[in-house]
Amino acid sequence: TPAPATGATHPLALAPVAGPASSVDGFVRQFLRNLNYERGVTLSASNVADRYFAFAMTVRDYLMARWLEDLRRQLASKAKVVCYLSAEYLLGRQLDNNLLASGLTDIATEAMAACGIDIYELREQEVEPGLGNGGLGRLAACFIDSLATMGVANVGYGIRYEYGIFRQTFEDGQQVEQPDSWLTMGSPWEFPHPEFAQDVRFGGHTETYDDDGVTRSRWIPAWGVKAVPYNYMVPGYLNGRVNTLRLWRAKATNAFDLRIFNSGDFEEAVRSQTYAENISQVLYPEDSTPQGKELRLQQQYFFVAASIADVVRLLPNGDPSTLPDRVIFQLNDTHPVIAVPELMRVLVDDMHLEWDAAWEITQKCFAYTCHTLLPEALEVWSVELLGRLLPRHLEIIYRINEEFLDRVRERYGDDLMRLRDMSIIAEFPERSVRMAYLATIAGAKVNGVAELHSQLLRDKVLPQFSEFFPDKFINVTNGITPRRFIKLANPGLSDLITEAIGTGWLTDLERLRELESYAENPDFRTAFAEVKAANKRHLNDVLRARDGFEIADGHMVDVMVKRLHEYKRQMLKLLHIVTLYEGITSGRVAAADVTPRTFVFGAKAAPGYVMAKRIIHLINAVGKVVNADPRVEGRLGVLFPPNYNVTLAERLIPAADLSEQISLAGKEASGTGNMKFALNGALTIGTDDGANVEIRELVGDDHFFLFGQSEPEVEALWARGYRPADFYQADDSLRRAIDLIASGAFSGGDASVFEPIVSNLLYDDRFMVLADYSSYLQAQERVDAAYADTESWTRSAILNVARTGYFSSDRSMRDYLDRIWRAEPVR
Ligand code: GFP
Ligand code: PLP
Repeated sequence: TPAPATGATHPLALAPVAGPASSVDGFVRQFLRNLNYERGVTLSASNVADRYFAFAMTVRDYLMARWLEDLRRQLASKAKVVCYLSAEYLLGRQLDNNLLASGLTDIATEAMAACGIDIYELREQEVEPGLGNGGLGRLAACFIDSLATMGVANVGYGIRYEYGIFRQTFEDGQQVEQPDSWLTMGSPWEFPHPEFAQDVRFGGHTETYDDDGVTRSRWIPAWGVKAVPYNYMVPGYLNGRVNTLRLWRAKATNAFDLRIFNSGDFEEAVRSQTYAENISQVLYPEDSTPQGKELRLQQQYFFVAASIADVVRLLPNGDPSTLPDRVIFQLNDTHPVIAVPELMRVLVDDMHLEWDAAWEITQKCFAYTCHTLLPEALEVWSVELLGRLLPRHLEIIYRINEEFLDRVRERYGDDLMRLRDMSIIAEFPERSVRMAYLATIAGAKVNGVAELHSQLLRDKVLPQFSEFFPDKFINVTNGITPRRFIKLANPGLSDLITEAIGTGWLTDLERLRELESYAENPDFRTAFAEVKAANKRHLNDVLRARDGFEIADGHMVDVMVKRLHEYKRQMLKLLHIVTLYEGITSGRVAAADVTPRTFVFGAKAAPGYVMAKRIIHLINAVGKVVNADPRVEGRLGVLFPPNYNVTLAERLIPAADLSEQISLAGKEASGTGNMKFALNGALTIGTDDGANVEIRELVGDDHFFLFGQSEPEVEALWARGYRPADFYQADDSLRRAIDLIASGAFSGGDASVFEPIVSNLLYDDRFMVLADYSSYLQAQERVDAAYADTESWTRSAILNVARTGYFSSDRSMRDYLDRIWRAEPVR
């Protein structure tokens, strides 16, 4: 929170000016003013981009008074500020959310109508800020929404990537990545504050020096960049509160070396500038090359160093001992963990605290959330790289490690294996720093993101640490914001709920329980089914305009949308489709006996993840063949709209009948898509994995299609020796599906195209697609049977909505506040 720059004052400036837009006339006036004075055009000469900007600015103006007031209030209050450190925020479009939060939707719609402007067209102008890859980044966006809605003082810190997640297109069915230039036209939602830029430094060496008889260390960095904060409003839902999302942009310190430029070496003159500014250019650059990795570490240090400096500069009297009472830094996965040695460096080297005092403060200021179970996703940095980029931080990490291992030795004696096992420094395959270990040792709490995940984290991923720190490990099950994912995404359902149980449920989602009895009411069921049908029509409008295809009438809408990863098992879904297709086209199954379904996929593959890209290719190839084959016409459809993002999620999820959550048990930490589907009245077919477990417990077995091995069964099969080819041999239907793919039927007869997928399934199959195939197909048969009874299906769908209010991110935030942050809303 910026301190005032001067002592200037005026009676009228004591309270921020009241919002100008809270009537239709007021809105129109402010809109026209913004059009004239901010865009420099008249209404009649304006284009749709001008109108979008002026419109967004009018909403922004309304929120501004509240924002300024909240900044003042948070600065004045002694409340603990939750500093969420996250390399990703997958925000989605801002306009509708900000309209909703400010309660201006009706006024704004009327105001635009009075100006002859179609508000829908304005909405479509906004390019969503895709500053995240998937669930992790979307979770951060849900959390900051909830914190604002609950009135908790919070700053979300992250990176203002010039280019967010790539825009996905398909060429011949294969993924092509296009740059996501979300800032081409500028963003009306951001406020740069170069006056609060922070210096962030890299490289160089360390040295010790004598400071009045005390030997101290210091870092002599070799180069640096400026981190410029860009502030974004995070409005609470109808509560007049506005928090801040502060994203850092890298700027070169010496913007331009005129001397070199004048000597004619233009390239060299801009090289250092480009190098520095690259840091905030791209979300998660390709990290399969050493250069990519280095940039990634630069990004991580860049944003946490700037964020810590931003917090430290506001300490009352510069007194660091108050830090644990004033802030908590929540580490969203391992990406921001370098913040731990950075805070130690600031406290010890810059503020001259004793090491022990600094360590005590640091341990109270951090908490760590783990989001994965895949060992390869736990970040490590080679000692060589970390030492070269951040030499002082490496020294600090070594000392933290030494002192920690002393404690381990005290407890267990000289148990070499255990010491190796718990050391922050791994020795093999190269000397490297295990960031999850560092976070676990430093953090006051370590949490997983669903019950099963937290248990596996304790028992399988970090068992040595959960034994050592038994009270540190806790669970906080993820959640999603009902404002965006029910109210905005599904207005029909929202109205229906409000008609039934009144208002208030959007901020108290457990109240959806009151809908249970409505599941027995035939009129309500009819109305509920009508909402679903209307959502399908709306989705069709979107898909037709966007991609030129649509879902056939009367089809079950079966949706699998999420990042493409082998553990999430899009391949299993595909084998189901190929089995149905093979069954009908071979004449073994009568088309009339197959439930008409359209399978909808949405998924991006990481640019360097070759197998994931092959699977995308195969989905498109199967879709092309299936959709063109008259033998399955009216029965099967496969749609894969490219560029799955938050905007598309908001259209797809409310239209879904069936939600596919089919990861191998023990691999999906939580999932949040699964919660969104259930809350929008889709039934889940899923494994006992992540938050599926809790969804099933809440909705009941009769309203959830469980299949597949449990996590202990998966482990037991590995222990026995998993041979996927055995499953292929033993199951005719599986064999026929795989053989059809292997035959080249989906690749114009060229069997080599998908051969790597087939071989991978038969001889490796790390995620046990073949082992779970038969159980999955049986569960799909149960789905078909259930879907045939429309009334009963709708009843189950209503019960899914009624029983999943637990998955509000407000509840997640309450859990973090009570169990980790020990903070309260600012009254
Ligand atoms: C990761 C995990 C998910 C989890 C989210 C949020 O995100 O299981 O729900 O983080 O905690 F894998 P994805 O990128 O996989 O969605
Ligand atoms: N990607 C987008 C665009 C999302 O909106 C979400 C969550 O809703 C996800 C990814 C995460 O999906 P899942 O939890 O199914 O992996």
